[in-house]
Amino acid sequence: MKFTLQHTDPQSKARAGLLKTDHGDIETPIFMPVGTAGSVKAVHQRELTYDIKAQIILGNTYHLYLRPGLGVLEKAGGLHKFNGWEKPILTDSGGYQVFSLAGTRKITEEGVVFKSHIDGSKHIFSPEGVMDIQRSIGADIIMAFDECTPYPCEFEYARKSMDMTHRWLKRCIERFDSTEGKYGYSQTLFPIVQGSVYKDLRKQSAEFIASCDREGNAIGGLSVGEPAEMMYEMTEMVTDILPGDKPRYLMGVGTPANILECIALGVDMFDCVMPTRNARNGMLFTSEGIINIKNEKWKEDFSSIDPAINSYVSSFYSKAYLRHLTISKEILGAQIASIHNLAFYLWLVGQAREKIKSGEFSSWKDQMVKKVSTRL
Ligand code: PRF
Repeated sequence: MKFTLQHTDPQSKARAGLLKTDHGDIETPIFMPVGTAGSVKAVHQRELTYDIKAQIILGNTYHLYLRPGLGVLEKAGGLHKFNGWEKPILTDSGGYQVFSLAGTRKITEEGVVFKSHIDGSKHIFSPEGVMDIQRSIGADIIMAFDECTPYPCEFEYARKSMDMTHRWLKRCIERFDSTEGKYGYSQTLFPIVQGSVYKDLRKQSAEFIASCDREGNAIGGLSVGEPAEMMYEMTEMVTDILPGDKPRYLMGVGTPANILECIALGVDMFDCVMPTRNARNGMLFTSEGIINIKNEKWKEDFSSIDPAINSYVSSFYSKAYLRHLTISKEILGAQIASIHNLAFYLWLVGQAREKIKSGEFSSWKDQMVKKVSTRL
């Protein structure tokens, strides 16, 4: 993997870059659609490629390990071959899903023992095991095994948890560096900064992660319920410390406004379930603001969903028709809304990239944050 910085914004910390992987190039800043169980919910790979123009998607170690399981994935030749997505994939380590989804779980120095949310069966995730699983899945970018602390979180718990995440990281690196990809292309490991909302912990964690000198770095433990201003403050502390010549990935963030603000703080990569999950509930993100498509207001509005977004569905279907589909719980409604919202997120980061390159990012960002936060 190779990252090249192409432009830096003089008025903020925003950057435009190019990330090269064996499955193709990623133009940053980028948004990565979430494909938890090997599919971006309600969206075909063809739509992801040609309509949404996604450049990289996410998968989850936790879900893929439980179902379909490593036997199937290895026989298929890895996740790319299994699901037909030929571009880059990033897998999260399970260090977050185990905490948010699994039933009873027990954290020890060795790892996490948990019960499957599917059938209650017992499993253990260790740093080494999670590296091996992500080798079998075959993602281009794999994540270290970490503990994402909840919010709020006592200082002492956050400190101990961060120290353990750092020890787990050393074990991840040792295992990753002593194994090879199984499918003939290279994989890279991103470590994750933790430290809750404590400045001194965040600083310590960012310095430790930077010292590991991997090809890219991630920021975890944010967007877990803390106020947005706190998230921005922590993000800025960390981006000021992480090396500038490597990509920075802010995990699980966020709203369109969150993404724009964090691009301004020097973040390059984002993922979030918001565009797809909210789409299924009738919440649409548009270039003019946020729409609840179920509202009476759209009943006879036959205008396009959002002609500014260059996906097929955004201009082909009307708000009134999508409202009808959503209220009738038609599957097509979820499909249209998911494709549109993802196309909007990709459009937003693409615009940010263009504005960074033309030197207009800062003023554009302030205007855009207001626009995309407006409820229509
Ligand atoms: N760790 C991991 N995955 C994550 C997070 C984290 O802290 C978050 C936090 N917003 C989202 N996804 N491994």
